[in-house]
Amino acid sequence: MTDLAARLSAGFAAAFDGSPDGVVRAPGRVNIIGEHTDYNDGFVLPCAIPVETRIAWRARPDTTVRVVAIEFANEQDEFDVAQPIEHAPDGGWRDYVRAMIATLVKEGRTLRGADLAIVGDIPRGAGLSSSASLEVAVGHAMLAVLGETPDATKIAVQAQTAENDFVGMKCGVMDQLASAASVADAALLIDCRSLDTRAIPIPAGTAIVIIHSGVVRGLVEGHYNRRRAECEEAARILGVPKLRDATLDMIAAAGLTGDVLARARHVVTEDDRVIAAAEALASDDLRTMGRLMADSHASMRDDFQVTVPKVDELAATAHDLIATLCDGQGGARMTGGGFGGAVVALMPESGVEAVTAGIRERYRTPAGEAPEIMVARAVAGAGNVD
Ligand code: GAF
Repeated sequence: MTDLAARLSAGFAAAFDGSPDGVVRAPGRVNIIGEHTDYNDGFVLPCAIPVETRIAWRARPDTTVRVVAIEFANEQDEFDVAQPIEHAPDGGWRDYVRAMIATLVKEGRTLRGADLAIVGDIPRGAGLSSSASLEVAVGHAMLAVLGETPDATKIAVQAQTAENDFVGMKCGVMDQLASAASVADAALLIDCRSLDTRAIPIPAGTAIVIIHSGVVRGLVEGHYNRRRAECEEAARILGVPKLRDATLDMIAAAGLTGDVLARARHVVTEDDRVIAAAEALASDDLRTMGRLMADSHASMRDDFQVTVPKVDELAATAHDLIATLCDGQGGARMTGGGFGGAVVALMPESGVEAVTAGIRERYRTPAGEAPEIMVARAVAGAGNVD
């Protein structure tokens, strides 16, 4: 993080002169299990990871917001929070900043102007929630300018609204809530209907390993929004508000077929797996976790159809290595929305060296390289940086 801090203060000074009034951070997340269940009002089990977006902020005496994105070659943006906030002509990172600020204004907040410098080290296109962390960090920064610390659940829902309504990605609330509300050394069991959260401590000696397939997710909004529409169609046919309320018996009785059947089956079984996984993690049962992770991956591959062959290969490689080198204590699955990105694996810390060496030896990214691997610790959600 010292690297981030140094780049942030240099980038702030270069763009705006002087130093900021404060710095906020919002982490990325890895989802341990519970994929595409959040917008079906179901359950998810993510944790925040030690890569993040940081924003240095300084209040201004007017209503102008000036932003510099250090990661994007110091590109800048400028707009007025007292005027209607439109999309940026060239979109990209600017729209996530504008989306969050526009949402706060739309919800009745009177904001002040600010100079914002943004830096981050979350790999993009890896399914580790770089966009959600940017939205949550922007919300924290703009409220810090007013002297406020946001409520974690509220800022997460506002960030989700920003992404749904302004960016057009019909995501659920998991990523934003994981970034805003996570607890150090724990996974966060989220009930995406009530938004209740429960911290499930990650047992000492358990490692979270994140392996990037090297398949960078492109513009996946179309696929994602289609999956969401198929889930809504399944719920409508079943006569339930959301697939959270469906059961396998209901699905069988309704005679669903084709893609709608497969999507519904994934969501209903995945919800059950999340609850079972939270219990397994709480009781330090890595063997059961491994089985649930393998089943989750198979369901995403066969029923929800959001994996790609390289990600399947990587998940299988990691799973096999854990089976042989860790005596089946742990497992692996694709994490995040899909169509590329990363695999998450749980295993005993004692097995990390051998398993990661095996992965580096056996798996090659589409560019022919060994994959990027992060051994992550679960960190706390967004807040001020001292
Ligand atoms: C993406 C979305 F943003 C989340 O809301 C969630 O649906 C996830 O895909 C799939 O579980 O990260």
